[in-house]
Amino acid sequence: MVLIRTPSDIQSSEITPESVYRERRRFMQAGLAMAGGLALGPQVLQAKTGAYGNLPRSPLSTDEELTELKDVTSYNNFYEFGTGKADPAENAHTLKPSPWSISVEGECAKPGTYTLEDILKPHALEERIYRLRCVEGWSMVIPWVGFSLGDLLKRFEPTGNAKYVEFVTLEDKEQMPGQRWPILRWPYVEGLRMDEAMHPLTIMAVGLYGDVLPNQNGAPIRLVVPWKYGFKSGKSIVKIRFVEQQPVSSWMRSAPSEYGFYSNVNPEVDHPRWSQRTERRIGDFIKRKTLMFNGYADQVASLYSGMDLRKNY
Ligand SMILES: Nc1nc2c(c(=O)[nH]1)N[C@H]1C(S)=C(S)[C@@H](COP(=O)(O)O)O[C@H]1N2
Ligand SMILES: [Mo]
Repeated sequence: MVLIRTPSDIQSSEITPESVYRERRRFMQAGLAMAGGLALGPQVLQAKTGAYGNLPRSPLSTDEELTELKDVTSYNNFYEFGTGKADPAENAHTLKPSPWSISVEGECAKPGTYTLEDILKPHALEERIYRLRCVEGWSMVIPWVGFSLGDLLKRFEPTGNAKYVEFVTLEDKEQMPGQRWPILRWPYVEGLRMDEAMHPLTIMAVGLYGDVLPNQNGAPIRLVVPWKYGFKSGKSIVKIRFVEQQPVSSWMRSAPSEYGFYSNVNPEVDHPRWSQRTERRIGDFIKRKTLMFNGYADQVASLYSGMDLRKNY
């Protein structure tokens, strides 16, 4: 169910740090638009928003209006916690995001098991506001906290045989009760071509809205690939594997005619059961046109030059 509300529905009791955060953004944008920026209310600018309250914003961010935090954290796909949109928010409390480690395997000079702290140490976190477009036809705008995946992968020194990289989610029926049912092949696996993984738009996210990632959004660390359908952005990653052959993702395994390896957002290629021409931005009444590569064509189209994107869907 999509909850749609207009601003007048919002009670003053819901004026949370999130709305302060959203207001602050609008304020700063307005301030930038006025040459020199007049007196900006300091109480607004210094609003504390959580563990990652005041990170620099990446210029790769969109300036579109943010989706409400409530929707970002209560309307989720995370089948390890159930297939309903509300299930992850209700059930993901059983996930233990700390301590956490990631094992790095395959075609690289520095395989091993790295703690989350090891992983994060050398990277400067920043805010990246990206559109996320689900293959089901809805989208959101989310202020992620993250860092470049390419910078992380370089540290493991991939060999010349590393043509693809596979990302594997935690497998643990105790923490992820949805794994008791064979809805997908567990653990959840996704993959990218090496150049897609190294692209500056691709990030590992550890937070959103200035705070740590809620469990239902893939705590403590998840992939975000903004020009692809949302399912390519695997959550709660425990393994990164450099491989020579194209990985078979959980979605390709479950429905190969519906979900290909590339899964670039492409309004020209219908899903076998529905059109991909439009999408509903959560919070909007009216559908909007879906853009090629989710609006990131200028940055990523060259990765696919010469490829038939109807065949390589
Ligand atoms: N491990 C895992 N990762 C996953 C999924 C999942 O079911 N399991 N769902 C995917 C889908 S279909 C989408 S649209 C996005 C949703 O991310 P969000 O809930 O943070 O918006 O997560 C993706 N990552
Ligand atoms: Mo999705």
